Amino acid sequence: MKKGIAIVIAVFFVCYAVLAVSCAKKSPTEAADPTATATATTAIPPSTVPPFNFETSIDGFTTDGAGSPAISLNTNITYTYNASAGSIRLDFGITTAGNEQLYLRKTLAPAIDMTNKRYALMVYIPADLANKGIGANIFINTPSWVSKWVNIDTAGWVKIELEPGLANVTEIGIQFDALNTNADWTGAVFVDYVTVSDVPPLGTADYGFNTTTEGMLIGTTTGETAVNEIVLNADAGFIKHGAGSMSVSVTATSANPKGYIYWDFASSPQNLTNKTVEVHFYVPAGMNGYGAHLVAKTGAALDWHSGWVNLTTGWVKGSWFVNLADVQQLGIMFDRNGTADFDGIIYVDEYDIRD
Ligand SMILES: [Ca+2]
Ligand SMILES: [Ca+2]
Repeated sequence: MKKGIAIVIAVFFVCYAVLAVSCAKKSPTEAADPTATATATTAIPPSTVPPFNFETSIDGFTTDGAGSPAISLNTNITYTYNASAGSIRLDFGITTAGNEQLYLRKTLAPAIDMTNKRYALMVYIPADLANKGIGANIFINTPSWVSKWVNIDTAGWVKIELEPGLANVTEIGIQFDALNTNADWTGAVFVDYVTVSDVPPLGTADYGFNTTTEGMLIGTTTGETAVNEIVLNADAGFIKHGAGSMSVSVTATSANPKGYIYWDFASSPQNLTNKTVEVHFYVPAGMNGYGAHLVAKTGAALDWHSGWVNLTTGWVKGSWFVNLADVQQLGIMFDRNGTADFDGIIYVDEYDIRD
């Protein structure tokens, strides 16, 4: 036993000597050994460029505004997009008596050129917030503010996107706007998968309206018959891309304020899970203030789902995250929206079904 102990001690001293020599040989300019202390006391710097997936941090996003918003990292995958590791949790409250406009924002340094880019994010809307009549503005700053309004009326994960068409974007964000809420609410929404991607070139849409009206039909439901006629247009002044667009003749009055055009997919229902539709309108001055519902009707009962597009004079590009299966009709409903009567033509071009 004594011999064994002596060997162990001898081995220990040999090892110690080898270690000491190897340490002593380290040149003074060599980096210090990484230590747990050094990494633990250095905060992980936030990402500065998209995508932001919030797997380990909130990536420098901040919140402010009314509604007492609070921001934190969520790791409960029930509320992360695509079962990823994390998402942003945004807690806030809204009241009918209040003035709630709260922001989630991120400073971009360096700035990003979004001239031909699409800024998108995923938001998880709890069911008891989807019926409060509120909305959101997805926005950027250059510092000029550019935004797009979306109704918050669908529960679950919703994709919200903006194509600002500007260079030198120094801030991205989303503003939740509860000015017109119909009830008080307190809870959390979740934000994930903030991306900036290229806008695909024109001419790649599923329906180009270049040689035909692409098989669209005119709705005949009472009160929704403001569309009189659809024909192919060849006047380049009203074509977004290619050889043609669709001329839609509308006569809208307070008694007949809506007009519906659609594709009938009853014989082969479409699965548009995780899909977005987008379309270009040339809006005549007389329809300024009107809206277009981008419509999907699902199931045998033709349940109504839609996304709202504000129609303003000139070319308008509208999009809507459909995210529905068993789509039996896909269409557009023009809506007088409580404004003036109109009798004239609006043009439709480049309708696309995309990711
Ligand atoms: Ca994530
Ligand atoms: Ca076209």
